[in-house]
Amino acid sequence: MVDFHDTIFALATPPGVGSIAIIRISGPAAGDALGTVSNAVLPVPRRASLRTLQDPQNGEVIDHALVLWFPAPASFSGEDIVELHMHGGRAVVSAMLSVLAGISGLRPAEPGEFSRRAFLNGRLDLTAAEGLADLVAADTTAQRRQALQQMDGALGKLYESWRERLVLLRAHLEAEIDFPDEDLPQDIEIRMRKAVLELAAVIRAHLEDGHRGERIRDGIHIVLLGPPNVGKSSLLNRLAGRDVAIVSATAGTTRDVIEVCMDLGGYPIVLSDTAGIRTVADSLEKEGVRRALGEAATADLKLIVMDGRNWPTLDDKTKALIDPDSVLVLNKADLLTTERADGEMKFNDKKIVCVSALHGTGLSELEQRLKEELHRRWGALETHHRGNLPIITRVRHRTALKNCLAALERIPKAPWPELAAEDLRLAARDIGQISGHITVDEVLDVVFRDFCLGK
Ligand SMILES: Nc1nc2c(ncn2[C@@H]2O[C@H](COP(=O)(O)OP(=O)(O)OP(=O)(O)O)[C@@H](O)[C@H]2O)c(=O)[nH]1
Ligand SMILES: [Mg+2]
Repeated sequence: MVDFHDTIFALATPPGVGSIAIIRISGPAAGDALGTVSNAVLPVPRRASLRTLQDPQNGEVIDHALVLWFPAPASFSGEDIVELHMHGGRAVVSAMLSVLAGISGLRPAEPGEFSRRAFLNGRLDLTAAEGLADLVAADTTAQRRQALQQMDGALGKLYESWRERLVLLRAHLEAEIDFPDEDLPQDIEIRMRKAVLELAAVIRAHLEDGHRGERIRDGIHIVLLGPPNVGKSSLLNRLAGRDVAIVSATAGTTRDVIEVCMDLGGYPIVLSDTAGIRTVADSLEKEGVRRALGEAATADLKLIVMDGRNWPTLDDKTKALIDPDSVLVLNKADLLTTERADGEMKFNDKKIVCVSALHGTGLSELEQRLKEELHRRWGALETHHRGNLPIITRVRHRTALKNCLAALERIPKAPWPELAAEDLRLAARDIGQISGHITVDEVLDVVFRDFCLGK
């Protein structure tokens, strides 16, 4: 347990008016603070009790509230915690917060400080703390499920198991280096190399996940692209269900990239509208086209919008955008003449979804098509496991895993066992950084446990 001297407090519910507002107090003075404001003995742990809360300076009653007392260490932060469930008026909350600020030893919490204390007290590892933050921020079903899985420790346990394997391998190798005269198994190094190759393969496969977890957390980026005036902005407004982008009959209306966040079948989507792509002299529109091409380069999925009025003519710039990451949409289908519409429409064997952004037709087919594409790439929302493994949700994890993998890949080529041992240490440290495990020297523990050296 880390001994924090100060006691922190904060409003745990959103600011503003609500039926209930919860103020949380954590630290050694939490129990005394409750005694001071309620002028009563501490309630039974973890049981809601009604108390009259008052200003200790003048005895003025602030509220009648339910209070909860969680003595350390069985609390969220691992410290003594008090929760005040008050009536959620602004004046009630602000009066209570100023009373608490006036109690010696108490101070307002910094953002994330409760979770930070929970981490430092070993109540959760870093991945679980991140999962908790993601759960609070989750907007969609996919985000909620992924965050909950991470908060429950799935990712942390997986990484910890890898780290333990590395610590064990290093311990065995160092035993061989440090105690060559002992009666140790002969093939330690060979077995170590084999185990390293196996773990490297597992980590490599884990990294090749199509960035699914990160996309679910940060949003899947879908970009509307195509020539000017085909109805990209009209389609954005339809899909977003509100009037976000300017629509006009003049080609070259959109210049800036316009983004909307939406939930499509439970997937978090960032949908961008872009300038129509064509060769122009106008410097503003040129910049718009440059930005559109930039969006195209980084998109997870491209919605290539084509014009029903001109169909089947398609300009080269639009053709060049079509790749396996694109979904083809023919807008202004209301202007298709019967001889141009031929049942199931295709371009280079790619199916085309026909819509009319103006009349609102074909949109549910387009949404369906997009959902299928999302499902195919980022998997079912019900299962957030690939095989049985949880997935990477942050660049931070990815960077650490790549560093770990680089260290492991050096080991088979290491000329001396000492260098291999050092790389094992680095690899374990990289993984330890993900869950926040501070590498105490566990190596000797393992050595003595496994080999009983020198008795
Ligand atoms: N008939 C018909 N007209 C449409 C349809 N969708 C859009 N339009 C019209 O086409 C024109 C261009 O629409 P926008 O949505 O501004 O087109 P855009 O692709 O965003 O154009 P830029 O921003 O200039 O690249 C407007 O006059 C729209 O009303 C449609 O489905 N059918
Ligand atoms: Mg536009």
